[in-house]
Amino acid sequence: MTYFKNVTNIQYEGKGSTNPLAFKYYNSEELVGGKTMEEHLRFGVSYWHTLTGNGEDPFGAGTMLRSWNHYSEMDLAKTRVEAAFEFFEKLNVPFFCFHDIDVAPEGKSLKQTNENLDTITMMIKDYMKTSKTKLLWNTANAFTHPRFVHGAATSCNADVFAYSAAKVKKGIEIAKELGAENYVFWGGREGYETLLNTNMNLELDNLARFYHMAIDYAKEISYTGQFLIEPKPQEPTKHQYDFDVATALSFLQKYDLQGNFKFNIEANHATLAGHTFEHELRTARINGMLGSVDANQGDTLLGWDTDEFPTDLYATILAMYEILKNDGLGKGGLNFDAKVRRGSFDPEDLFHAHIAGMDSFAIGLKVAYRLIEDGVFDNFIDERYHSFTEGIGLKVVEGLANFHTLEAYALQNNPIRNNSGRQEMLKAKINHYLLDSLSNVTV
Ligand code: XLS
Ligand code: CA
Ligand code: CA
Repeated sequence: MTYFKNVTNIQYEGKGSTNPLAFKYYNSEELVGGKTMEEHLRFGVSYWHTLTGNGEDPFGAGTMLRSWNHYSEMDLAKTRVEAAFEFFEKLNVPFFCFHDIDVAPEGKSLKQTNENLDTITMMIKDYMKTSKTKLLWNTANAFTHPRFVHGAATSCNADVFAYSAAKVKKGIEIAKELGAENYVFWGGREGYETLLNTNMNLELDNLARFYHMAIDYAKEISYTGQFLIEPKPQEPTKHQYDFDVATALSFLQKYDLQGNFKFNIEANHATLAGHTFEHELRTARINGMLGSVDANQGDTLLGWDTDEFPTDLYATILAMYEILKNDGLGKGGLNFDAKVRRGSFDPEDLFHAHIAGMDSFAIGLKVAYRLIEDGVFDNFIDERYHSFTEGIGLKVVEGLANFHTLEAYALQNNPIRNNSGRQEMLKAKINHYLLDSLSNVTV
């Protein structure tokens, strides 16, 4: 059975191509600084948006035309696995990601749900034997079912805490079975609606207890993938505990968890938290905590998590800048946690969307690589902080200054002179490098 009849394998045809179903910039085998684009970018497909999502929104029904729509329950789940691997192969993508309930329906009991998961896990494992596509990460959906109304690991109800633990236990077992490079924790309902009914202290202590148990269990079964926490400030909760990288990092530090986690940073979650994407990447990077990326974008005119495919080249350049500075993502990758718009309902739109995202990140990679190679920002920044490499500044950095020596210095140092930050000049450099790299002229 073929699920995407109108699409053949997507090829790199270069920027001269007018074929919409071809890569113009993403050439998986092209070397950038000694590594192929495929190795740098480690793209992943999100199962929930691409195979499971049907285009429904709070105001309207699903719109997506999919050749598996007429199936239900386990037949639907199995058909989606077949369609998924056809999609991965045609897109030539190295990774995919899923939540437990994206791949297998929940049964009437936890036991039956686990059996459904076992059946589908074995089917996926079978497909993976002959496919190049590997599992970047899996996760447990502990936010959709009504039992999670008050949270999962931070629920006021210990029965829900136990159920959530069982779900994550199963998730880690699946991660091990399928060789997932990472396991993700996203706490959609780990937060609160009002402090009037919330014991914040206990909820946070319990969340830490939950994470410690997950670490213990991974050790027990020798699962060696990287644990990732994915911050988001709100939605669906009014306040989510893993608000942003800085907040989640202080939580991990307080509970002695930092060494066992890195962050999965989503662009749209960064902007919802009032940060830029690159701010979140930088904050994770300078703390040695940049693990993986959910590559999407929001809409500046809409205040929610629109999960659009990434096409903003400034954002992809600055994201790849941080990723290259991090020496890559290690076990992580660029997972397209993005959905086609409700009006883009044809199966081909799934390919158009991924091609757009992959080409946008390929451009981002090339431009960022050259910006770093040429030291465009590094040289400027070195010069800007030059005062800390000599004289009184060096004494501060070396720990040889105190308020007495600094006061003595300040009393005789008059006037103080500052230099321009040259922000506009630096932004113009990005334009120059972007346009230049696309026309292949040497800078
Ligand atoms: C929702 C999140 C979610 C996580 C995985 O906003 O992005 O999809 O990536 O649970
Ligand atoms: Ca995400
Ligand atoms: Ca999201």
